[in-house]
Amino acid sequence: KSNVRKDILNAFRNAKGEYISGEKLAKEIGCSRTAVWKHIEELKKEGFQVKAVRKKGYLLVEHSNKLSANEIYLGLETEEIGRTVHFYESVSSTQKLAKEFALNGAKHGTLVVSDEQTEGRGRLVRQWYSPKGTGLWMSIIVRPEIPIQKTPQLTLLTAVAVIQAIEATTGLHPTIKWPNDILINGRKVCGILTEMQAEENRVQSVIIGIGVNVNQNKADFPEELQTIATSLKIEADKTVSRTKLLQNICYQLEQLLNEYLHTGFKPIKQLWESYANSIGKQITARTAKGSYTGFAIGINDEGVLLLKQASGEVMEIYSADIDL
Ligand code: BT5
Repeated sequence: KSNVRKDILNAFRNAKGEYISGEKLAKEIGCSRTAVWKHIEELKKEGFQVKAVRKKGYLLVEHSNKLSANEIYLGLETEEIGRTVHFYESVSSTQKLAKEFALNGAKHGTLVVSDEQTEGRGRLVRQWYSPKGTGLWMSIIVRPEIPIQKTPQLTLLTAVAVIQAIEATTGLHPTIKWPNDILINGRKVCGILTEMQAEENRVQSVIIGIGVNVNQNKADFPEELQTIATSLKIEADKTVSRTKLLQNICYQLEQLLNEYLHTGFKPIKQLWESYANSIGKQITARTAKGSYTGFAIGINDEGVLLLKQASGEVMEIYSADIDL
């Protein structure tokens, strides 16, 4: 049943803002005109604005860029990731909620998403600014069968998935700043936070937190972020659909996760390195122990940055801020 609605939505998308006749819709989808009408009534109940005009047919009015569980679900092309959605208007942190869901047995792929976070978190004790209505604040519960020490690979995998989703949705080409920042024109558009729940040496779940600045204007950012943060709207110079972006992130994540579980980390690592802005360059890594300058040759399988110093010695950088 929901597949018919999905087909109708796709037909609207292909029509690119033009009217489609009921007859054409019925033919494309393979059902009666009455059935088309009924499904459109259902779509309206779900918040889609469909105009019906005699002799012209139906028109899907561009909706208000509002997030909702149904909109997410209806255009989703995945089998697992995002198939169960918990949507909220406002929460403290989707990460916190997702952890609770995971502990209570939520299944692989469960998505927690909120229009606003009042206590969004970054790594350590940093805050993640998550205003209402303009960003994508989401956490995905995954349950891959991998040993604990491999979970950092999922952070790198997620960064690749988000970049590919941003490319597919907006045509923009972001880069990765090691370890987990996604940048456009040198400014942070997305942050990723992965946290693991384990028992003995088994991964119970990994909570992948993703925060993307989507439709903020420059002036919407607090002062301390204005020079370091950006949004997709600022960079693409147009409003971007959060729903579409979210669906693309779920899709890319599922594809990459399947590839990873079948063939291992190597192809993901190659992709990651191709997007990374520091690999193959002279960089300075500021760590807790001091600053080290050298040539960033790549990452290892644990996601550790490999820095070749002038002496020829290769250093492993586990945690640092990078200056290019
Ligand atoms: C991160 O931390 O980049 C991970 C952010 C993860 C956020 C998601 S949203 C959904 C889920 N629920 C949560 O509660 N969290 C996850 P880190 O690398 O530590 O970067 C944090 C730093 O980024 C801050 O100290 C600020 O300097 C900067 N920052 C904060 N909010 C930002 C924003 N909206 N855009 C760009 N930069 C921001």
